[in-house]
Amino acid sequence: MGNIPHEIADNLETCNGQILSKVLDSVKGAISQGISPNQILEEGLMEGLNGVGLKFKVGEVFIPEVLAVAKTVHLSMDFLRPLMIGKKVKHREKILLGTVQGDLHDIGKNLVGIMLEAAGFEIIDIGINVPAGKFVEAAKENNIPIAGLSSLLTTTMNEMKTVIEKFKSADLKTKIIVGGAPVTQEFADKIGADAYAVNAGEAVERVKNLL
Ligand code: B12
Repeated sequence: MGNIPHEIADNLETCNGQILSKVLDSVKGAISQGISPNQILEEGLMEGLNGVGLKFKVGEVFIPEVLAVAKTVHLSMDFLRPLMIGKKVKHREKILLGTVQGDLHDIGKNLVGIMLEAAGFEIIDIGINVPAGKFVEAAKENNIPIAGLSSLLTTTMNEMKTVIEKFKSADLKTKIIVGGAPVTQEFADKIGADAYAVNAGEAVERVKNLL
């Protein structure tokens, strides 16, 4: 039996529409063979996405191909999500999640959402390209104890600071956790975030610590 997660990663890296259309079938096949959703996610989908990122960086593939890959990853994650979350975990606090204004990347944020949900939290995801004021409004409306901000671009990471300042001036006690590839602990400290996590697994730990 071949290694299905690696095959998924390799297929994503081709960025070829015809091959991509088979990835979801491979994901389903992997599940039916008893491979865990986590292994599929890490060794398959995320590994493939990293490879695509490298190709994108050196100009071997372009936005349309990356979009097609991202769509394939989304579809696969939609399929894996209920399997990871399992049957009705008791919902604890609500966590607000969003990608800051100017930024359209959401795969990492969605993964953080899935992991938090699997840990029993209720996720209120307000999407991508979210203006600072909308984070504050949503936090007020839903009485949110913790908000997670995502940014994948060096040009949008400063928007996180704007969001934190908006929360402060609205006098809300919401704690803020930040993340995304260019974000570091140092940056999080500098902008006054309450926590930072490098990945979705660590995000769950940090959120638990914040509560
Ligand atoms: C997919 C992708 C796209 C897709 C996004 C589709 C989508 N629906 O998300 C599309 C094609 C739209 C895109 C567009 C662009 N992209 Co892009 N993209 C990527 C790519 C290949 C993968 C990102 C990804 O999903 N990674 C996988 C996830 C799981 O990882 P992650 O996001 O880092 O998330 C993890 C952690 O960071 C953390 N985390 C994330 N969010 C949060 C939030 C919280 C609260 C916490 C605690 C943790 C956390 O946990 C996650 C899970 O472990 C990266 C390259 C890369 N290797 O990162 C480039 C990349 C991010 N893109 C880049 C660029 C430049 C762009 C464009 C500007 C290109 C252009 N010229 O137009 C546009 C910008 C559009 C915009 N305004 O946002 C650059 C950014 C460079 C920089 N330093 O700023 C990168 C790094 C590529 C590169 N090497 O050049 N992109």
